[in-house]
Amino acid sequence: MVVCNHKVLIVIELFERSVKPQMKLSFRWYGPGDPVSLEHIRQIPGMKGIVSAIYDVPVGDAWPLQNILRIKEMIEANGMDFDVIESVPVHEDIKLGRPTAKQYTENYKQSLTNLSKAGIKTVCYNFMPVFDWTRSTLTKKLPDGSLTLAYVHQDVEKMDPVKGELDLPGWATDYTPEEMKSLIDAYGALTEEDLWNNLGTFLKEIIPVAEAVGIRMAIHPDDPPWSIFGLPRIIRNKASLERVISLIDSPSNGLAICTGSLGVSPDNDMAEIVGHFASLDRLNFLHARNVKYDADKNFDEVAHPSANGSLDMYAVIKAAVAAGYNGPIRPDHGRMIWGETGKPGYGLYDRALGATYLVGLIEAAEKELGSR
Ligand SMILES: [Mn+2]
Repeated sequence: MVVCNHKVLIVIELFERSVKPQMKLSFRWYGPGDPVSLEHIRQIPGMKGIVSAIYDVPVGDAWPLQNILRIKEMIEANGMDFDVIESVPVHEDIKLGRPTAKQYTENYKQSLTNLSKAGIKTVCYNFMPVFDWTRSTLTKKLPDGSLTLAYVHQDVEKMDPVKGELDLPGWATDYTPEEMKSLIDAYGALTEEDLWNNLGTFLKEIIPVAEAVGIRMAIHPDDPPWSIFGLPRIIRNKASLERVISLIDSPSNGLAICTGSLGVSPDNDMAEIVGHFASLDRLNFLHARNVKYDADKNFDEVAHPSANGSLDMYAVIKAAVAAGYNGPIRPDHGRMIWGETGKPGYGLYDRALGATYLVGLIEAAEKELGSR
């Protein structure tokens, strides 16, 4: 018997959606100045979305709607969606809990409102003091001749950022040595609990706005997930992710789980962590990348497949599929291969290989679990 009316169709549609959760394959693009073009990104099989940001507005200012729409138009003209931002940076004064935090937080809310008007659904951010991801070299030569980002803990310990001995791309701001010193000094007076309090204050302000405009926030873990240069770092394992989501009970208060960031710590079981938070509906963004680590806090970024590194990437993807995760996923950093030059970690070729590998893992997991 075939019954066809609106209610039945809606039920069928919901049923199909519930048994066919599809992650959305996405790719980070650094805007019109990126040497990797949208024309090339769209040729990667399965590519659906672009993850980007507004790079010509000072950190802390509200993002104007017209700047967001300009990027959106370029992306949509290339047949892809623009619904994920990485990142709207959080001004250091917010992390430090300075009096000016109030105004910067208001600006942040304005950015979220403007982003929602442009159709943005996910906003990634991090709460790392001063330094974003940190490595000791950007061009380590792997045995196959490819170049990669690597971290040697002792080398980083010996560096003095105030003396300009550390300069990595990907950071939101360039500081003068004086500014760097005063920032690091300011954090010197801040405990981990202070930083947690400041994160809580920030989230209490912005999550209700994000919720009202239909945006899911996604905090990125600290990379590497331990303290460097004596600065507090708090987003580094399952317990800290648990604590973030407990600060405010809302799907808008969620996580960007990055296997390459948390995964350099042998204590972090990435498949278990991904499955756990996806099943709680707090996994809002998934960064998939492999790393090869040793027991002394040293690691290389490697090609995406499990065989190349320390992480079981299939177990991670299978855990996400099993939990019904259908949010954005992107290959994270890639190596430099085939003579490509460009933004460290963000060339086209190795990230494209990573993307197609992820497409294969997703297909395999969905078939194994019966959802495709
Ligand atoms: Mn990441």
